[in-house]
Amino acid sequence: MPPTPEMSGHGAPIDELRERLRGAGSICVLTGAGMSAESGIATFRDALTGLWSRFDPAQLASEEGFRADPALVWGWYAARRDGVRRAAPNAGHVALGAFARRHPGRLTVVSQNVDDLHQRAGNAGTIRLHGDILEDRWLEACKRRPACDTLTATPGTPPRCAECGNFVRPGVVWFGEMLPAGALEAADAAAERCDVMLVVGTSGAVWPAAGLAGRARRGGAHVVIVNPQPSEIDDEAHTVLRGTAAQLLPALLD
Ligand code: BV8
Repeated sequence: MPPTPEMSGHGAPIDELRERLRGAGSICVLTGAGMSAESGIATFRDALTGLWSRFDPAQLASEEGFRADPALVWGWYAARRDGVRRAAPNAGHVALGAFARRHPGRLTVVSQNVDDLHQRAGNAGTIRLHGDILEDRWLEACKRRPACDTLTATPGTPPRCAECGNFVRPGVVWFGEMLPAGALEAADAAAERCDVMLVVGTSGAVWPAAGLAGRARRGGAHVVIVNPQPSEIDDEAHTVLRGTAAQLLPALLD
């Protein structure tokens, strides 16, 4: 029996939403760090537990923070990468992947997350707004032509180009950086064309991703928020479900 989460504010019961999703030609799912919480990956704001608790994530996740202390930031990402590699998709990821397999082309995942759990669960076409934590790239375009591929690596510090000293950095979008070319445009298009938007596990604090719920609503979509806590974009939702991704997504999607 699917959980009957406490409704908050306004909204339709689960059965009505499941019927609406059954009839939806296009579904857009905007996910944030809460989507991966039940896979054991701390949410972005909780990511700084223990050793990292005295740092500001927005500072660590920035070029300025990296240049100020490359070893510290590289160590934070190394710890998070280990967590992603140890994690497995949860029932919420599995429900989204299964739906995409049963109904090809009807569901688009737009994720703020930098883990690969949606892809491992079967949503290969997930639009990654904030990049991929498992990917490396150069901090600057390597000045040598052809680009030098000889790296020097000191344990605990980011690898560097042996010729020009350029740093390797994680392939994520830092605060103050533009989103990947095409990702935001694809996300906007998915939000504008969808009949239902599920907003799962995001505080709605980070822009421009947070603007996608309002864009979907203005495009005529029925917007549903799945989050055990209030978020900064609850007002954009027609329905707010106070529950978790792993509880509710299997109950909503069939
Ligand atoms: C940019 C990669 C152009 C790195 C991340 C207006 C427009 C444009 C930009 C801005 C703007 N206002 C401010 C800005 C600047 C900035 C911004 O948004 N700042 C915030 C802090 C105010 N935005 C940018 O810099 C973006 N770039 O716009 O470029 C530009 C440039 C300069 C100036 C102007 C414009 C780039 C932002 C990308 C940053 N990179 N990630 C890394 O991961 O290390 S963002 C990072 O935070 C993660 O990706 C994370 O996903 C994201 C957002 O947080 P959430 O996903 O929502 O996670 P959070 O922890 O906050 O919340 C978790 C939620 O889950 C909670 O609500 C909780 O209740 C819920 N939950 C918990 N458990 C569960 C659950 N839900 C369901 N089930 C559960 N089990």
